[in-house]
Amino acid sequence: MKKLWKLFGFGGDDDEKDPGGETPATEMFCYQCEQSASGGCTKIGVCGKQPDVAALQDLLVYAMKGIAFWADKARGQGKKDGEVDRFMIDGLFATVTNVDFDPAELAKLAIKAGDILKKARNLAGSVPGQIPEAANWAPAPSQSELIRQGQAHGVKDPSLDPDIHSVQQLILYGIKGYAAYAHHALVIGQENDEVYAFTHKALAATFDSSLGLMDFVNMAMECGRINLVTMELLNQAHVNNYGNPEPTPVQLGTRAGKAILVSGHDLRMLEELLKQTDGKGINIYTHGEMLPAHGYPGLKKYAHLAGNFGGAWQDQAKEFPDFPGAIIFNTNCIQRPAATYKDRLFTWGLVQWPDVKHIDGWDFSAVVKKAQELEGFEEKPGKEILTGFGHAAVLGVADKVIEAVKAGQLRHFFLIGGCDGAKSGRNYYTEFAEKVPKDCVILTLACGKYRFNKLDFGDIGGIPRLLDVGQCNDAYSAIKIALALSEAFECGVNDLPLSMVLSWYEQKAVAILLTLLHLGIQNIKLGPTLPAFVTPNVLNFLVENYNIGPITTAEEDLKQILG
Ligand code: SF4
Ligand code: SF3
Repeated sequence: MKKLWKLFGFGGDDDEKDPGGETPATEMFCYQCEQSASGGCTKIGVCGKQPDVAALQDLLVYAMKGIAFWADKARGQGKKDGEVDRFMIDGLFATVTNVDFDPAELAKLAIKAGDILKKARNLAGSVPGQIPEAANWAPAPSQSELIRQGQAHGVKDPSLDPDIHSVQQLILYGIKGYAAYAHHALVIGQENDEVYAFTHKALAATFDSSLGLMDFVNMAMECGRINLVTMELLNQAHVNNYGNPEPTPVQLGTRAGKAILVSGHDLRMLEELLKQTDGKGINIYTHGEMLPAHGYPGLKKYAHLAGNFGGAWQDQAKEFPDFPGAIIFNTNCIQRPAATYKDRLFTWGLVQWPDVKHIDGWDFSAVVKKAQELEGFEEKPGKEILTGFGHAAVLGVADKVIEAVKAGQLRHFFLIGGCDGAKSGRNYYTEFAEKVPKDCVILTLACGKYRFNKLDFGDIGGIPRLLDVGQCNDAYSAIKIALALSEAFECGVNDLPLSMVLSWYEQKAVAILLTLLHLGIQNIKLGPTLPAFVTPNVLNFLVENYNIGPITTAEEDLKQILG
């Protein structure tokens, strides 16, 4: 078998990348994100995850598989339980990169997982066949013993074929990714039973030794479909509650007054904070993935939603010391807080950091009080950028777009989207956007946009050349736009003058990638590096079937795409 991995220049020795192979004992092992240190973080996470946190997250995943075994069996008998279903979503979301760094909180979740497992087991009753060890797991009574339990059930599984293990990890990370979106939808009161049923089935399948590689590959594609279902659910929840996003200028400067910065993806939490600060002389600023919130009529109606502050998540430690107000995180991506702002930092929802004040529920008075004690900003207007180009807005001008394409004024669309991150190779995305010829339009989404969203791209006959489609979950909108264009041009999505140049970092990007593969989208360029959990054979499969490839240089890739 040709070692395509090596051809792409990722990693030298394949054995080092072999998750099923023999590796020396380490304090932790995690390779779920793009930042993973040379094939896996072993002493401490590059993200700041400590071995105790890694072990507790591994234990949660192990417990979720045990719960899934019973929940799946119960479903086979027509029985289900809302608490079991929802707990699994939250438990998995807590293990996504840069979400929960607090061992005490993770230990609480593990104890709760024990109760949920019992509940799921009672629901299923006695079942024929062998019961996997995970399905009979019970949590140890102390945090240190829970950590030891987690260490015994780590990511690696030498008993499995490395390619099967690789695809199982791909599915697990895809599930973790959509668990985040399912959680946000649930916060707005929306859920979909299909999402729960697949989660149970896919995690329970890891106990089924009769399944082969292609069974898991097919399940990975199904995971992509379920992520699409979840993103649609979340989109619907957003649109029902806040209206369809509209093209909206967002102020990058500051307004005189007290300030609160909101980082993350949860629009409902932002709405509640806007309500609780209305008329209090406090301005609310968005950070990172909250930027697209400015485009929603139901959120931008609050006059004190003042603007956007800072860049993508990895710049927080550099930028937050300059924010003279309270700061609150409602999803990933939190980093180790510096002492310069830790005392005015809050977390909400599933995000947790040891010794950082956590807001339980919906009372944000502690955040408001902190903001009132702090200096706040002076009036300093700045540049404006545009957001709010969801599918309704873009398809609203579809006639104009189609006309421009047919008239030869608009040559090609580039979707340059995905996560941002700290690696220097990510400059590629800035360079790529800058080098996109003037007769092409860039669609962007997720926090990777901060690599270029403050640059001036101009317009083509009134159509802005940079269209911010939204958060990472708004990949749903981008897909709707692509499908509508393919209908208009009477061709398949792969035949459109559209190319996807994607950046990944955490597991939501894995879920979105699986969605694109499920839809049969080919020729995706992915970077800055390829996932460490994908074995050479699995990569080979993706290359042969989807022509997915790594980014090279902006110039080379543009030349290749535009011919
Ligand atoms: Fe390393 Fe990423 Fe895992 Fe953090 S989440 S420990 S950076 S692989
Ligand atoms: Fe970004 Fe964390 Fe992935 Fe929602 S905020 S895209 S990295």
